[in-house]
Amino acid sequence: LKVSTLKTAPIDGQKPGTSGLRKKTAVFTEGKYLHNFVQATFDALRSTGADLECQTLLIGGDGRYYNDVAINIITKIALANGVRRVWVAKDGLASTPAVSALIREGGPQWKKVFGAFILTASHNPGGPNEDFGIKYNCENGGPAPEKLTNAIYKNTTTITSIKMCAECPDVDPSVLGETVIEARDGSRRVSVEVVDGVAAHVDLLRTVFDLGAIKALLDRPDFSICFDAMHGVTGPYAKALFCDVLGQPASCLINAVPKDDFGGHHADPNLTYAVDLTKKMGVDRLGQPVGSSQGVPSLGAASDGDGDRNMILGTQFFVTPSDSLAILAAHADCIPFFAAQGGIKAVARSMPTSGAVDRVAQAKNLALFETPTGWKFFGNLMDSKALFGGTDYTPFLCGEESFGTGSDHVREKDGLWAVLAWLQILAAHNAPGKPLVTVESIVKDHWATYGRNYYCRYDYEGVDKPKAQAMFAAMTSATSSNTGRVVQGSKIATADVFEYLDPVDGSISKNQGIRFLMEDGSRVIFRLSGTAGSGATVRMYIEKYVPPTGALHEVCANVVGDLVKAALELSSLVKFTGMESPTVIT
Ligand code: VG1
Ligand code: CO
Repeated sequence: LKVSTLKTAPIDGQKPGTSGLRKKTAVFTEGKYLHNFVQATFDALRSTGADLECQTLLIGGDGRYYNDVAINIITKIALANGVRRVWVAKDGLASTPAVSALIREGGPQWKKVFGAFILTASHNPGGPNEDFGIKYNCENGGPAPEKLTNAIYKNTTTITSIKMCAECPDVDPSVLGETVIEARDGSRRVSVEVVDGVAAHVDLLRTVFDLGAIKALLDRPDFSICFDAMHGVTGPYAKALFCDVLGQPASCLINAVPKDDFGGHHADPNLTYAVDLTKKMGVDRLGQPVGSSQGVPSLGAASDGDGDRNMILGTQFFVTPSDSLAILAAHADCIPFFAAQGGIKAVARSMPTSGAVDRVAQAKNLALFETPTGWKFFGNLMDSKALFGGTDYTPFLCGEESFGTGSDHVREKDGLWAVLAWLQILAAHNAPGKPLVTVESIVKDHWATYGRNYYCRYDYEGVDKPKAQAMFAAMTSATSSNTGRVVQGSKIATADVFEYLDPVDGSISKNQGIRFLMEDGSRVIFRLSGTAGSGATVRMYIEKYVPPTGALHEVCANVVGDLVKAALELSSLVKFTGMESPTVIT
């Protein structure tokens, strides 16, 4: 176990964003870019007191180009930094929620996992000319909090050397099992073990759901599903779950073979990119029905490159992620994991996510949290016992408008969990021998009870960064003068910059988006994306609430038309960015 010390120098721009560090692949493969970031992470971990010497580090990724090479580099840096044991996911493939599950499952004492590197840029395209990414998760299974990512970043600005067991043999991730490496003088013994990420996640999901009831639903002659893995990491998970455990035919899966470039597509489960699925489910880019409903599956779902996002569709019917969260909250008692704990007690959503779930929280007397964008903020809430004055953790549900939903069974959003949650709710609504209660009817019943939050998001990708920053600066300085203004028929009750005080650790996150809260409850929100590999992405979120007595079945674009105009006026987006229209609408 010869440890070499490699000389290096700081590299600019290694600050992790909403979910890790994401850049063009060519940036990561250049010189010591990856090495620097990994060493900076170990240096930061050492200062937090992580027990590298006695515990396990996990490494896995979404299978994108450079995954395998990066795993070997990280392994060698980890061993040189004193890590006792490295777990590598089989074939290098571990979905983000599976990593979270594996960390939490860990084991006693020396088998405990102190953290993980996840090699992913999520839904960003992969390949030599596309994006690569790396993210560190902590021992609770969740993304590193800002305190740690800031410390990592700081280290990247002063780093001078990297420790690496450069001569260690590469591990073959296709073979399960442990390789023990002993120092020549017998002073140290480390091991690298290839572990099965699929089994760990599927086993956990078995404990969360009643898979027997779900199987009975799937086996109904009038029910069928289609799951689109978009050539991301979820294919093997979906096969194990839907085919091996739930006995469904392989034909219910599409794009289920992981590819290092996701087949050349955006592995992003939305109406723009999940085209194979939307075609099968008979909906267009706006979620409106096209063609006939003949032969269309009852439930369609897709997940992203790293398996933490989900899109849910019924027969010729699109469920918005914000509605999905609200509906899961309303029916959470159908899910055994929650029911066994006396039902959910709390829900959380990111600020731009629609307020649909707020109405459920109010009706059911659940604690409600509004956090900045990014899953790391939910973890703190879930891990707190004190927050709820209890002695145990609180059953929790959270979600984001960006096709992310999950619960406290792990500390990441979980695409397959969301699909099973919907199936469990459908199973609970469908007594054998009765006509099928559909996804669409569950959503429409929900609107009839709580009203509907019409919602859409416009993304402007590839904007020149200084131009985007100038637009935000102008909006920020105009917040007080905008309050009280009437724009396109909407009166602005509050215009502000969202700031979050974490109720658990008291930390403050500033500058989390610009909000225009209208007097009638509508909202217009602007954020700069924290996941863009290059350039800037501007996100514009539009929401209009219609009560149960109002028009609940309109085309969303028609209902929010005036608010979109107001948003463009308030931001002068076209003038600042030169973009006449958005790149993606979700
Ligand atoms: C986006 C989404 C955010 C999500 C994040 C990571 O961040 O808006 O809701 O948590 O991606 O998702 P941003 O900063 O670009 O808006 V994923 O699937 O990358 O793990
Ligand atoms: Co993702």
